[in-house]
Amino acid sequence: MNKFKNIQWYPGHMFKTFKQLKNELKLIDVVLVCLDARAPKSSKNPMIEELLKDKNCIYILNKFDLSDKSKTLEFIEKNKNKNNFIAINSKVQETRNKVIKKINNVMNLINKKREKKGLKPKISRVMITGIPNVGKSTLLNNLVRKKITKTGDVPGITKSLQWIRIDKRIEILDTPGVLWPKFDNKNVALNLALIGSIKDKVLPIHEIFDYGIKYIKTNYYKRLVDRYQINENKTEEESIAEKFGALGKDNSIDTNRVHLIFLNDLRSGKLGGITLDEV
Ligand SMILES: Nc1nc2c(ncn2[C@@H]2O[C@H](COP(=O)(O)OP(=O)(O)OP(=O)(O)O)[C@@H](O)[C@H]2O)c(=O)[nH]1
Ligand SMILES: [Mg+2]
Repeated sequence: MNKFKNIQWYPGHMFKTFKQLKNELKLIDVVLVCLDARAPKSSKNPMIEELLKDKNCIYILNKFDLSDKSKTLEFIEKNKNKNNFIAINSKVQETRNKVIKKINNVMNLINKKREKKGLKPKISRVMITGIPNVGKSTLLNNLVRKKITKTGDVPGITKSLQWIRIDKRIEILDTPGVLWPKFDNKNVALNLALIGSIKDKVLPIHEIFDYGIKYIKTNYYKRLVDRYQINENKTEEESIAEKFGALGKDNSIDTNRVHLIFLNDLRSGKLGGITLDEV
């Protein structure tokens, strides 16, 4: 019934990374779990969560600027550990201090315990983790104030683990994105495809398009009217093709181009801030 059950995009390098994360964790004081604010539930990796259950975690709702901000804030507010969450845009300067402050709050508690045992404060060892394309390396570059590590709007940019010192007291480990081996819920897989965390070729693009258009139509209808002038007399594909001239030789609709235009608009925020999960 659910054909997404068998969708697997768990290449060997993700398996390898997962094992490396597990090894490195012993040294880590604080984990920055990078989520995509547009899909705060779908972008949480259940395998990583299991691994982190005894760790101090700060949940980063990254790409806040691309999300439906009121939904993101509602999501945080409803969470019982709301102080462990922070909504940010990793591309702006002021984010750096906000994140460092959160890290220092956690470290102060750790160092207080150490002080009671007569131990000196320690350098904070922080790991950034999360699924592909959520902005881990962008956040790291922001914290280091340099373009240390490569970023890009496709999943799988970072290939290996990398330690970097961001100030006198904090060292950070950037890691490649990891997914989990099997998606039991088709909406989760489609949400991850919509935010670009699963490579486009893993799922049929027309299914990603159909799901995305339906979701935006249901939840943000006016945005489709504003951008593509959709109306009841045409399909959405026709409206998009007309607006962007996405037509083949015989004037037929170039559906592949239409799908890519829509996905690109959605991912880049041209349809406004969106949230794909129920919060
Ligand atoms: N608008 C916006 N874009 C962001 C933000 N953070 C990252 N990006 C963009 O998202 C894309 C992915 O960023 P990366 O930092 O490469 O993501 P990553 O999590 O390191 O990805 P992998 O290494 O592939 O796992 C890039 O095009 C970034 O410019 C953000 O807060 N807001
Ligand atoms: Mg990266």
